[in-house]
Amino acid sequence: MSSFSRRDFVRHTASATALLAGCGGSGTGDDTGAVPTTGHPDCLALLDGGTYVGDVPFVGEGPADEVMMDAGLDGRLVTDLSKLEFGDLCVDNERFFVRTAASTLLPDEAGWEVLFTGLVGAESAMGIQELRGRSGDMGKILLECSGNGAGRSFGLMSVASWSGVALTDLLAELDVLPTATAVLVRGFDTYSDSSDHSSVGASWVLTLAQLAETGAFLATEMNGEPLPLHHGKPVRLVIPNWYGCAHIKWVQEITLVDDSAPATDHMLEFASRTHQSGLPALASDFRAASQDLAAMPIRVEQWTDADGETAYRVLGILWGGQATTDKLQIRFGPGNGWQNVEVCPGHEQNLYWTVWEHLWHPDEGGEVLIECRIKDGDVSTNRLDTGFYRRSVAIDAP
Ligand SMILES: Nc1nc2c(c(=O)[nH]1)N[C@H]1C(S)=C(S)[C@@H](COP(=O)(O)O)O[C@H]1N2
Ligand SMILES: [Mo]
Repeated sequence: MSSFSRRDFVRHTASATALLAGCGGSGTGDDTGAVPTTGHPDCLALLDGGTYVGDVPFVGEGPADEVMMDAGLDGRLVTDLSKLEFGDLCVDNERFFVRTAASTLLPDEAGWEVLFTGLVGAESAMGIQELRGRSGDMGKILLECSGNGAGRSFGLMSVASWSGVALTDLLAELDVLPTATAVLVRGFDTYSDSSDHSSVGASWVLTLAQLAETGAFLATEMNGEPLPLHHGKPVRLVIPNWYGCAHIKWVQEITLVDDSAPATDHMLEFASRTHQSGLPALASDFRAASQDLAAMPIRVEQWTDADGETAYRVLGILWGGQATTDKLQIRFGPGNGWQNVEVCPGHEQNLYWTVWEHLWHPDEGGEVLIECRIKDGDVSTNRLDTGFYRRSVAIDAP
């Protein structure tokens, strides 16, 4: 047994424990900077007996340093996706990306209530304690900011395990008028400073049908802890498989509306990024802000394999969409052919990422564009197909 495979065994054992423990509390993320694993325990160890040389950075991308930059409306924290390992499905709360930090004017959570108003027989409010008491496990769900991109190393994307209450369950207890077709979800949005980059006020309109289809819920816990300040403390909306912009934080009011409700400023701000056609005036003319299936590399490791040859281990993720696939392909440079990626142990769900790996033996050095594609019947991969998730590395000649 080589020293690498022995270390792998230790790491795999640790990962398996983390998986069993779910994504609760802190410390589910592996220590980083350690010698990487050589594969999922259920899969072939691609580089068994090899020597890890180092990671090859992606070129032309902005930082993903996991520290809060700026504050309030401009507050951003970018997750470093290159730290992901097999078995690490959740990102710790401290490392989970932030798009818009909490306002300094945010009220204390003690008297927090969510008001249900609009097209209901009688207005009603639910206090945070009652919401917490009714919260149940909602599983692991990925959030991606629709404004994610290379400028932030694609790190406006993370997975957490959530607890909350389904909105359809809460609405079922209200006297919702038959004219109501949708809900307008509004979060606390008073800031002391303005922003040059983001408009103030986040609210989103979803139809009652979309609530039921997606299982949208009011979340009160993230990775086994009460919702952290910058992630919507004490309550936020989570809509499985929709872009993050619709996941309203610091929720205070849910208004039952009909099809005449106008699109909110926040919806208009994110219209192009959620792939709307133009700027629809009515919320009911917005298409679902759902995410298509997509994939990208997240880490390229240089190794010397057991035969002394240079080899690269490419780690990546597959996420979004409505259907699972076994048709992921990768290409290293436009002049080369597409290769099948064996996603191991398989792509089994669409609610959070699946980590994959691929072994690469380049013929020549230089800057190489890495692209993924999924050609699987009528599975929609619009954003992936525009080249949105392409990344490049510069490698030495073999
Ligand atoms: N109240 C409020 N909710 C909000 C926002 C906001 O600016 N204000 N930003 C949205 C956007 S654009 C994204 S991508 C997600 C990010 O959630 P996170 O910061 O917890 O990762 O929150 C959404 N919810
Ligand atoms: Mo976003």
